[in-house]
Amino acid sequence: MAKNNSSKDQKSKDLKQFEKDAEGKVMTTNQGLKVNDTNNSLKAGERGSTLLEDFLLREKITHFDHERIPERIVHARGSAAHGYFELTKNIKKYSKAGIFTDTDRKTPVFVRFSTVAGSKGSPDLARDVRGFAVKFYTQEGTWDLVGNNMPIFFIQDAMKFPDLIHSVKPEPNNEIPQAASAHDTFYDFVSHSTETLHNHIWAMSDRAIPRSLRMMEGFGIHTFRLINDKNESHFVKFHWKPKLGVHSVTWDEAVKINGADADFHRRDLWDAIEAGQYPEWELGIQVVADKDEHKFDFDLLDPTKLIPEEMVPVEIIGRMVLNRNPENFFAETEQVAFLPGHIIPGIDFTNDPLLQGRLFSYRDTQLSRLGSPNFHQIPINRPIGEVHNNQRDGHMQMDIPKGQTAYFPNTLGAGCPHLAKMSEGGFHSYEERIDAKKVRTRSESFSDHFSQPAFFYRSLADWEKAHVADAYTFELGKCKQTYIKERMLYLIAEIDKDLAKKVGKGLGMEIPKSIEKPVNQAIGADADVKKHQPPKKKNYLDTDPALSQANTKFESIATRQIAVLVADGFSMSNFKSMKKALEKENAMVKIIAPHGGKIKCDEHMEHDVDAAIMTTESVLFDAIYIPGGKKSITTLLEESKYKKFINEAFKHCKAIAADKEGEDLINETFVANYKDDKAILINEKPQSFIDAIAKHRNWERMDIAAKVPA
Ligand code: HDE
Repeated sequence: MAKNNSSKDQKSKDLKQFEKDAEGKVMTTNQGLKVNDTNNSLKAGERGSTLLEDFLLREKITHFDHERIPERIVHARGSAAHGYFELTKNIKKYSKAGIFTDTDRKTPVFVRFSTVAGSKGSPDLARDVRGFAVKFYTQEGTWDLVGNNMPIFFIQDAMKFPDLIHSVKPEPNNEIPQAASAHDTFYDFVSHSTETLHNHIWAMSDRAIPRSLRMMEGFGIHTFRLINDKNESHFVKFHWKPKLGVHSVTWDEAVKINGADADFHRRDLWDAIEAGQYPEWELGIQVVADKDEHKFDFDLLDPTKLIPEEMVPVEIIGRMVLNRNPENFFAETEQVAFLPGHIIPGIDFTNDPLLQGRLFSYRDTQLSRLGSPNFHQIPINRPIGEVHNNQRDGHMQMDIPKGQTAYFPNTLGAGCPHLAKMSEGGFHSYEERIDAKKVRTRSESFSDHFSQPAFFYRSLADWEKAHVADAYTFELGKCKQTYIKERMLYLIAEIDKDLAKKVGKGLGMEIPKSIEKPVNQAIGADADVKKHQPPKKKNYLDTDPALSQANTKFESIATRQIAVLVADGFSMSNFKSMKKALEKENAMVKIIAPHGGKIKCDEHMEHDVDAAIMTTESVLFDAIYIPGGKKSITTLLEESKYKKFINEAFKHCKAIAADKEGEDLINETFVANYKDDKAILINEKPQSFIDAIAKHRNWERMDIAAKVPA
């Protein structure tokens, strides 16, 4: 359980423990020299100049001057945790990998979640794809599954990646906007590259603004191969399914959370682990036999396509639990190096042209970020097994290789390190037959860019569709160039006419009848819509329930943040039974009072305040509870921020519970006329409140909520 008490009041540590902790921890230089002054530089006289001789000053400042390494070019903003993976179902028939055959193993993992576009210090709730990178420290070597929280990617060929990223990053002349796709260069690119439209519509959906990193799915995206001990190959897609279900905030909340707590996701992950509420996912696989490679309406090698779960069900084979926060952000979260090329026997690549490009890019980027080909020796990147090879030297070599030989074959070193036969676990690439011309082109089988975005949109619930329309309207509303907006509107209409109508209305624009082809030809873009829109859209299936968050899990309220609005004199008996019921379900109950420090209930007991109302916002909570107590309610009525707090929670479709006397406060808010709403619970049993919180939001309230003046 909670090990790191850094947030606890340090004063409460007793002095003896303090002295014990300090034993043997005298400050030294990097050479082990004991330091007796780290506050003053060496000077020629008390008021004199600093001496060049001051090696203590130089060591300290030089190290400081070099504290930063280049941030990741993409996925710079990230948060990570340690944990383990265990197999629940042996899949020997598909893969010979130890972690897929041995149900007794607990494989350590390190998982880093990230946003894509923003810099290292950008806010967590940007509308963006989330990285979901898992490092499995297996006995047979390290396997990195470097995926995202959406099952497809924007582009089909690695060659386009620098263009995609340059377009979404802040514009190069003025470095605006930070961590936002809502600007001209991005839509210039998207509207001229129709292959982006599928990932783009996911990015316009609620998936791009998760409630928590613990409430996101993860996907390997590419089709990989599983190889069994008979050397047979099956195609596979990897899925992570969160135990808490897939949930999101609304865009209005996201914008406000970014101001109220830019570290919202990072803090949420950290706090949940410290509280012993360990985030958990199931690992699932979609397997396609080699002989079925061509039975789909799309190409398995095309990373802009998903395999509908209705067609190929996801088989759950294991679970991952994150149970330990990093000790040091830089050493672990910043220095961890994920490489899609880190695989183990039993898993192999396919010819997905995006994956193939990634196999080059990640090693290359680590060389410039971490500065040395020895980056695998950094503790977080070390495999758990021993490493023996003839690679030597280089910047920051951490090991002291022994012996006379550093080549193969040798006899002077007894032939070591010797090679591993396949039967001993030696890696052997899958022998895929290749007989082809060398070409620089895109396969015709990748050319349908519209059927799957339409399929995704069709599969969403009405409230999710409304959010998508709002997101397009917001993003395009931020673009300055009318012709770019027109192009986008035209393309959205090719996905779904109704959606385009809604967006057009928000933008105050008509859907164009055509888009100027000459522009495309002049710049050599690949956006000939007719070429990428099949004459009849492919309706593989009407809808797939797995694509909608309306069909996720709604069982648990574990780790949900409940704001209790109170002042001195609140009713202890009501509060006590509600708190007990909520905490039994592992929800986090937080007291929000008019001031910090402590407040008194009507039984004259003192209670710690978690946040003074002025220091917090309703968007940081999942639900609100207002206990009774006349004196408490009278005080709350005097402070307008409480009304704003409640109105906002209502606007964001959250559950609100109040005791009989608490109703007086409700009556002074927008909620007064909507007390029959199913997630507004006045004087009801704690269980009804728990059930309403578990539903995440009451989306049926959405239309009324839009009118709340908050
Ligand atoms: Fe990445 N990507 N990427 N990417 N990516 C990086 O590697 C790149 C792609 C993903 O938490 C970089 O270490 C290319 C798809 C994640 O450390 C870089 C292409 C997917 C992370 C890079 C892609 C991803 C990265 C930057 C197109 C989902 C963060 C820093 C061929 C399956 C990992 C770094 C972490 C990071 C290149 C496309 C996910 C520059 C060239 C598709 C989660 O190497």
